[in-house]
Amino acid sequence: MNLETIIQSTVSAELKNIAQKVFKGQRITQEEGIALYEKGELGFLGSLANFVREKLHGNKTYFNRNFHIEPTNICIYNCEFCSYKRNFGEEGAWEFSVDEMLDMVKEYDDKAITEVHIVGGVHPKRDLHYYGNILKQIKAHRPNLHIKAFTAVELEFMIKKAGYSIEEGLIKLKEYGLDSIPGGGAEIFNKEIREEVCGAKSTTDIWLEIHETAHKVGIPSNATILYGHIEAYKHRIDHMNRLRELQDRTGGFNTYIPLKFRKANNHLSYLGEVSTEEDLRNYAVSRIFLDNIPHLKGYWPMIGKQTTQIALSFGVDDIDGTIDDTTKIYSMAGVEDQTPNMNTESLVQLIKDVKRIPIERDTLYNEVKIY
Ligand code: V47
Ligand code: SF4
Repeated sequence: MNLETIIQSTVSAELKNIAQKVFKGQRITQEEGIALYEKGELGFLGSLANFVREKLHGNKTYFNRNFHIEPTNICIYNCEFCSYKRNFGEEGAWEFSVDEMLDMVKEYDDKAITEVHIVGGVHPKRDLHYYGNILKQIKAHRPNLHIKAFTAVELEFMIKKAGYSIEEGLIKLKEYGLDSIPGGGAEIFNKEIREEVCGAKSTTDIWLEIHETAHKVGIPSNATILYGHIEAYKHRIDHMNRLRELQDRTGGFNTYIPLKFRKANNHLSYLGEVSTEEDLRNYAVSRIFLDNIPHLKGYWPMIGKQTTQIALSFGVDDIDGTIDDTTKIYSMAGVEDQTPNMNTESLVQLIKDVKRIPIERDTLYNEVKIY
């Protein structure tokens, strides 16, 4: 769609002005971001977000070959939205040993995967050296496997438990083999809303400090938002604004990943879930607002394969990876696909079916193969 058609598709002078700015490559303000959420008709938002997406990536759509290790679901916190956490001895709790986790890695010895994503609960007895030992052993076994591990919430605890400052701890983990940090634990940065949904865990300032320090010491990372619970649009914009400001300083974020609140088996079940229309609106505004984070990920195990396909026209250019049924976070929170697993052929087909170009990437978006 060309500029004129998109601008004509809205009657609002305010939205026309925002569209002009986006077409000129100018940054939009927080007020304009809120106006897009509140007043933008879905087709208008999609066209604008798709313009940005295609300007950055054309028709390219990225995925990788990865699997997850979730070391434990024992956690000192009790986030209201979490369906996954257990206490010691409770039914459904798990704690894998270092040997068990290494065996999980070895199961992929003859497979062309490029990334292991390690994330779990905040276990009270495990510190930086415990996890560092796992990283070291994985690297010794498979040096080229990229290790993307630990949310800022896990990092804060394991680093403090080992008696290090954040910077010292991150440097130490890098020496052990940490390559990058996933985006989890960000949830929602607004203080009041964060207090209500996950009051006990790492504060917004700590989350941001850990990611900023990681970037400073050469560890890239991702960022998430948990949306669709009790937050308002202004809180989503505030969240993205803080990320945009940090990214201006460091350039260390690769990908932004909106995570839709899923309602099963947690304390916020009564809220229900937002619609698919809302998911698409959120992807589109995220793509338009976050002008300095290169990629926008539609995490297929969470939104499902069909919404993922549609999201590719609402700003999304990355759909995560094969996953191989190795994560429990979303199945325990009630997503339709209880065994998330797609082989490379199915991921490629999913992308080709909506006329985009599948690109297998590594974690840092180097192209591995064009299909
Ligand atoms: O921080 C927990 C979320 C996150 C629920 O960096 C929930 O590439 C929805 O961060 N409904 C962890 N979400 C997962 C994560 C992630 C996922 C995929 C890719 C990457 C990446 C990172 O899962 C937590 C929390 O925000 N979460 N419970 C729930 N009921
Ligand atoms: Fe623990 Fe993470 Fe669940 Fe919060 S979301 S209770 S930090 S496992």
